[in-house]
Amino acid sequence: MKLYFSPGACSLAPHIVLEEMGAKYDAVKVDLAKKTCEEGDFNKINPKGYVPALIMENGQLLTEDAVILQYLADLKPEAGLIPATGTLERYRFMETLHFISTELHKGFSPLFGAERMMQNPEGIEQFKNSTKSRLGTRFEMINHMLSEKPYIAGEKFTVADAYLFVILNWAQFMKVDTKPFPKMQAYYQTLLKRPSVQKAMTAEGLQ
Ligand SMILES: N[C@@H](CCC(=O)N[C@@H](CS)C(=O)NCC(=O)O)C(=O)O
Repeated sequence: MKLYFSPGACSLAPHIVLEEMGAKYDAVKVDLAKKTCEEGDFNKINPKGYVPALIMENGQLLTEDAVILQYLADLKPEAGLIPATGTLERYRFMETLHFISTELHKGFSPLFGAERMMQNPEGIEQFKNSTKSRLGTRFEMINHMLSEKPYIAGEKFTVADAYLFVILNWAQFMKVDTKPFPKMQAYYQTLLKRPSVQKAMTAEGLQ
């Protein structure tokens, strides 16, 4: 398998999972601004032009973080990184994964792109603050979920934790206040120490 990534981007989630699985894989760094990688034009590899992109074991391309994570976890059911398909537990899990993807991951997009999106410089700060406050309502949910269980989908680490870790890592460097969410802060610190997280971050040059 081959994972196309950009350091610290959402592609860090499948990178962590590949480490967690002990999988054999290659990781290729993508320059998202230039849409290039060591193999040349990244748009030719993934016409969507974004990471993560995974070349699966059959040589085909798979995109979309939430789907790649499920694909990887299903490759090695014995690792227990996802509930079994067809169970209610799996649908509950997908509910959480989609919340992370659509509310948190994409909820951060305005923070990364505020300068590009706003023409009026005075509006930028206001736009960022309202984005942070909206994210805060979502973090409140996460904090509540983590007050009932150690990992986001239950008693064990799953691929949803790898995804959520990446988002909480963004919260650090985008200066989103996480102090009101102590369970979530402690969870982030626990995940930060996890060997798979450390290995993937080191491989991406984030340490
Ligand atoms: N819908 C995609 C979005 C992936 C995405 O937002 N990737 C970002 C990095 S976190 C990216 O590559 N952005 C560059 C671009 O869109 O040009 C998914 O869920 O995987």
